[in-house]
This record gives sequence, C-alpha cells and structure tokens, in this order.
Amino acid sequence: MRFSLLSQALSGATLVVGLPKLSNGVENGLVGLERKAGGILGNAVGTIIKDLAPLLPISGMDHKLVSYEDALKEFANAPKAASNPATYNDSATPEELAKTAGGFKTDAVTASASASCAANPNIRFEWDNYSASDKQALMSAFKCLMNKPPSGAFPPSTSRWEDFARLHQMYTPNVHQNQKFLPWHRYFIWSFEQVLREECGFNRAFFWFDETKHAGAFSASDAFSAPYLGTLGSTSHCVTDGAFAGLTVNIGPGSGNSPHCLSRQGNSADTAQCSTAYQNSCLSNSDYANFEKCFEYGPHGYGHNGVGGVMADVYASPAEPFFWFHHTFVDRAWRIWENADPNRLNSIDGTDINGNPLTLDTVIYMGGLRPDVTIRQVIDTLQGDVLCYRYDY
Ligand SMILES: [Cu+2]
Repeated sequence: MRFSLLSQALSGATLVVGLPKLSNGVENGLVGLERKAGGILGNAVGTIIKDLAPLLPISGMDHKLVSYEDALKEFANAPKAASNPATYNDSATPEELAKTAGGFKTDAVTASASASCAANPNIRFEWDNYSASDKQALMSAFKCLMNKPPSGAFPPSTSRWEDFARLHQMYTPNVHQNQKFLPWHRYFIWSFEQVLREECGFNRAFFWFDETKHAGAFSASDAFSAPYLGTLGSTSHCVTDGAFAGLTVNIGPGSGNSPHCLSRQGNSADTAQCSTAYQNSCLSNSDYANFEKCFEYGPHGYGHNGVGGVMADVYASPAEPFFWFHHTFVDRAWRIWENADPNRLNSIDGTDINGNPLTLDTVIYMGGLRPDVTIRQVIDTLQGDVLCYRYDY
C-alpha cells in the first residue's frame, strides 16, 4: 500500500465538493472537451477536471530491489571483467556532438546498413544537453500522443500514449525479473520514439536522463519543474503543475484498469541508489545475466520507486512521462556494458520467464505495435538493421 487512506479520502472529498451538480455524462463531456481544446479551457474547468481522477493505491507486482550494499555482497564472487568501462565509449566526432538536435535521422526503416549507421547514427542527447526548445518539443510530442485516439488494439487504452502503458502492462510478467528485461525495453523505447516521430511529427534528436548526476536529488533537476514534468514532491500527490498537470491515467493501477491521477511520491533515499558507484559495480560483472540482474534490481528499481506513484507501478509506469527518461538511462548502461567487449554484441545468456535460455534468435514481442524482432536485431544499437543510435556521452 503506497498511498494513505487519508489522502484518498481527501481526494474523494474534493471530487464531491468540486462537482456537486454535474452528472457523469457531463463530466465525461468536459474531459473530452478539455482533451480537444488542448488546455484552452479556463483554469476553473481545468481544476475541476484535475479533481476527477482519484489518487489510488498501487498494488500488484512490486519492483524487486537490492541495495548497493547487498549487491556488493551478492555479486562479490560473480565473474568480473578484466577492465570495467566506467564511461560510455562509442566513438563520436565533435561535429556529431555539436550537431543541433534538429540534425537527426528519423527512422529505422530508412536507416542505412551497418557501416554507414555507425558513421552517422542518431544521437540521444542527455536532458541537460537538450536546448529549451528541444525540451519543449519533447513535452509537446508527449502531449500529442496523449491527445491522439488509441489505435484500438490495446483496450482499455484511451489514447495513443496509453497504448504503450497497456502494451507494457500486458507483457509485464514476461519482461521483468528475467533477462528479457533489457532487450525488450530497448525495443520498446525505440518503438515509442518511432511513433512519436511518425504520428506526432517529433523531429528532434531523442534524449536520455543521467540519473547518476541526480542520484539522491531527482527533484532538483529542471526535468521535475514546470514547464516540463512538474514538481516531484516527497509526499504522495497528484501532479498539478508542469506539462502533465491533471493527467488521468486509465491503465493500472497494477494489472487492473481504473482512472486515477498521475501521482508521484519522491524518495531521495531510493534515488540515491541510482549512483555512479552502483552503476559501475553492475558494469563490472562479465556475465550478461549478472549485469542484468544487478541493474534491474538496483538502479532501475530504485529509480522507479524513487519517483513513486505511477512510476512505482511495475505494470503501468509508462503512463508516467518520466518512464522514458529513466529507461533510456537503463538502456545506456547496457550499451556501456556491451562496449567493454565486442563479443557482448554477439552473444547473450540468461533465461526468459519460463527458464528457457535466451539466444540471439529469441523473439522480442511488441504486440503488433511494431514488428516483432529478435535479440540479434536489437543487441547492437549501431547495427543499422533495426536500431541506429548512440548516446551523446
Ligand atoms: Cu518495464
């Protein structure tokens, strides 16, 4: 139970006081109008709509957590690599890094074969290296997906944005707490990026968020401020400022589906675990399965719980915009690990949810949202067959 009964009771009281005379039909009509009007409606109406979605407790599968101290013990005797790359080392030219975020290449479909991909990949810029204009464009593209109707393939999703949360919810047990976690989420992020571009015209470079810089202090990043994600408070709260103020989430909590607010409950002790030290200790493992477990239960799990609320909901967390900030950080860590040894781009170990060994031919399902692929097609972000991207550092 993550939310107090008191806060739920208060939320319920606001609903009753705020909407004494409106029938459900009128409420729904207002919500629809607000969606179409894209925030043109006055604040008074906006406030009433914000109060419609209650703060619900998140229950179901929790993020499995292993603290840094415990991970040091757990992996103390695991095979270690001779060299541990503490930093990202895909080669980049100064020209590439100086490139404005507008100079990206858009899609896997048009990405060229591997040699030229590696020479001119899409670059994911760290949030602080994004311009204010890029940040605004990203928020607008997120909102565009939220205002787009669902595809219909992922009921009960109510928007294209929620299609991703629903898809993730459906696959949650298959792609968490086993070694499919990293390839599945890599392709999930890529799929999301392509949909942002194709359906919402997003035309900037993509991004990532360096959590090691903000370990223990996520709320101090300008990502968690208006006009971006809105404040990250330390008590359980619906998000009421920033680009997503008043967002209603219809996927979750957990494996169920009922409307609730986009909520957060920041916890700096949890985000403190997203540290460089913890990341490096995971990177030192030479077996993929050990690296994966270390990072999933370590910085990954703590990043989710450190933002709390919807982000702590294993099933529906992609409904929280910060999900994409967080999982690009996770994906980059995998790429750092892969770069330490070229063989790591040609082999995989660990198992799927049923205990079957992963191979390069293991299929990564995307529920029809994008074509299914194999691990072989996503293990190298610079392969150029499906993926073609690198991180700016
Ligand atoms: Cu996930």
